[in-house]
Amino acid sequence: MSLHSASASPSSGPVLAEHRKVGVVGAGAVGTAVCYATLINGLADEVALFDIDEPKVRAEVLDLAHGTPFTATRTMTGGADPAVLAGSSIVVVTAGAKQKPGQTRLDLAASNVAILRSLIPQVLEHAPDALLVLVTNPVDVLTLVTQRISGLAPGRVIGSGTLLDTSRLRWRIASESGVHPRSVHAAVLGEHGDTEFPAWSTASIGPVPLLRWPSPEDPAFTRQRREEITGSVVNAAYKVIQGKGATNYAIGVATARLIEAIVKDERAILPVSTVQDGPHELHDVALSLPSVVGREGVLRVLETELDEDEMRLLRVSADALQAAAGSLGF
Ligand code: 6V0
Repeated sequence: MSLHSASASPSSGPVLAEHRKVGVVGAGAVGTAVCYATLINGLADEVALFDIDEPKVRAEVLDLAHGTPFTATRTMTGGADPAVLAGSSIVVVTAGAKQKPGQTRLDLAASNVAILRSLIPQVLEHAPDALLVLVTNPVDVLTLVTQRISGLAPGRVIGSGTLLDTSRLRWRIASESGVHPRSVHAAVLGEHGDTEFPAWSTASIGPVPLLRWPSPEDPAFTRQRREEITGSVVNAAYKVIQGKGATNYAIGVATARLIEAIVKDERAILPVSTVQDGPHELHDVALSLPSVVGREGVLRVLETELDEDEMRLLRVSADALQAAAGSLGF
């Protein structure tokens, strides 16, 4: 059978016959940006958006669907019934309260845990095989909570974690060194929040260790510079929220990148949050470490070499997150 006739036949091989559907929960600033990036990048055959606010979700679905003549993805669906998520292989959760100016991400925990308690069983009722991607904040605490509520294997519940913070860091280093952000290899680890930290000791620009850029004799990223960059990355969301009330475009494309790694079974190494069990002696806490991501979710978490200071900061992050989860009964 030729490839052409195989692709046209409903009984053709499993890869060609597969209908890839990505579900998104929450039609707010973030959920709609995730849909938009997923449609533009053609990462699914269908994107389905669910929100309890019916007029809003109906309007957002229409607006997104009107753009599909120009996107690689053909079908945009959605509504106020969680059944719209049926058959999704990935469900991205962006529903819930967001930070107001001055609020930390951890301040949102109790109300968003309450939402997840009713939402996650509904999602799994309609999409029992889905891999869950958490974006709602505080994302690490909610990744742990979702894994516990769902009982899914830890690798199937992935928080976007420090993927966004890492892109902010790479952008900042790239603009200071005059290279494309793609050539900056660096990661923010730990909590997506106030205790996060860049792993400077393993960062590089192309093949050059960042601490020796542009030359060992005249390094640009001095301790003082690194501290300033760290501060700007940690406080980036506060700054954006102050001006426009939300952050959405960067998290939209960052989440689409995570979706891409999953649907293409890329085995890409991304800093994402999962419930840890082993690396750096961490247990029962969800936070971000470099992780191998493919179709089954997080396949492996890498225990990278961190210096003494970074190890201390990782512990601080883990302790803060464990205290936050503990105060919520998890
Ligand atoms: P938003 O614009 O207020 O949208 C939230 C949406 O959730 C609204 O449309 C609500 O109607 C909907 N919603 C509430 N409860 C439910 C429910 N039970 N079922 C379905 N839908 C529901 O918020 P925005 O989109 O700006 O932010 C969403 C979340 O993402 C917040 O918790 C943010 O803090 C978080 N972000 C996380 C980031 C990350 O890097 N992890 C980055 C940016 C924002």
